[in-house]
Amino acid sequence: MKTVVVLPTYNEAENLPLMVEQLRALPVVDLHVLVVDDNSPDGTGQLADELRQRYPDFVLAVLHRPGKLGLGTAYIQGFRRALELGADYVIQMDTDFSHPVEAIPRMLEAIASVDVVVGSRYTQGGQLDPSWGWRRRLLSWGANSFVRWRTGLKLQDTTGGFRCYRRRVLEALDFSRVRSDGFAFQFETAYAIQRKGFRFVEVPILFRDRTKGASKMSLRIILEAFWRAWEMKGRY
Ligand SMILES: Nc1nc2c(ncn2[C@@H]2O[C@H](COP(=O)(O)OP(=O)(O)OP(=O)(O)O)[C@@H](O)[C@H]2O)c(=O)[nH]1
Ligand SMILES: [Mg+2]
Repeated sequence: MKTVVVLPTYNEAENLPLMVEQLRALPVVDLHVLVVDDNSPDGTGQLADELRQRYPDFVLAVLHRPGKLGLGTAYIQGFRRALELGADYVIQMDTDFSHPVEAIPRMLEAIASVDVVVGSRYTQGGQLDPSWGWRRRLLSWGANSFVRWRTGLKLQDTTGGFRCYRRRVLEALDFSRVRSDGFAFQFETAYAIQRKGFRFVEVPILFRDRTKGASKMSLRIILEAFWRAWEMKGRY
């Protein structure tokens, strides 16, 4: 079974080489990486090309986009490419080590009996970075609860971006309907998947703050998430 890990990158030059090393070291057969870079000013795109030359059988492809076009479309293009490359399973994760690489074998075990596995901060056993203060915890919990209330999503962690999909799930989704750009993309796709009747399971993860590089989180992305949670149901 072929697994492709889609890594969206924007200014992740400090993180990408180590991510690729850690992924390569996993005890998973036929695991590959696909980088989707938005012409990062810090040269992440060129670095990805160098890694591809170094490990041609492991870094399967690097998608170069002309500029910062957003996380949503980066994933959509990455998913399409992963399917073209023949992936049986597609994993999405951040390139900043917030999502623990070592959880991947557990996720691939779990996918045997479901369609989507979610690396979850809010299921039993899941954890947020211990350094988070109560305000940040409250904001994250509040956003997640709002999404669940407004959309009826059954997932505990609706906004997290660490998932493993079976090929048929991505083939079944109509990505032309997806409008979210920032982390709203995570619950919009979850909602579309739930509506199609696919089965989810959540596996607990410890979410850690990035230690290198800068966050791309912005007020615009947070406001988009609340707006999408509000309007999405009517649109689908
Ligand atoms: N290709 C591409 N990647 C992006 C874009 N925005 C963010 N990313 C990547 O998506 C992942 C998540 O972005 P982060 O900046 O960590 O944002 P976040 O995880 O939502 O926020 P933090 O919790 O503050 O880290 C990282 O791998 C980023 O490099 C974008 O517009 N295009
Ligand atoms: Mg992050």
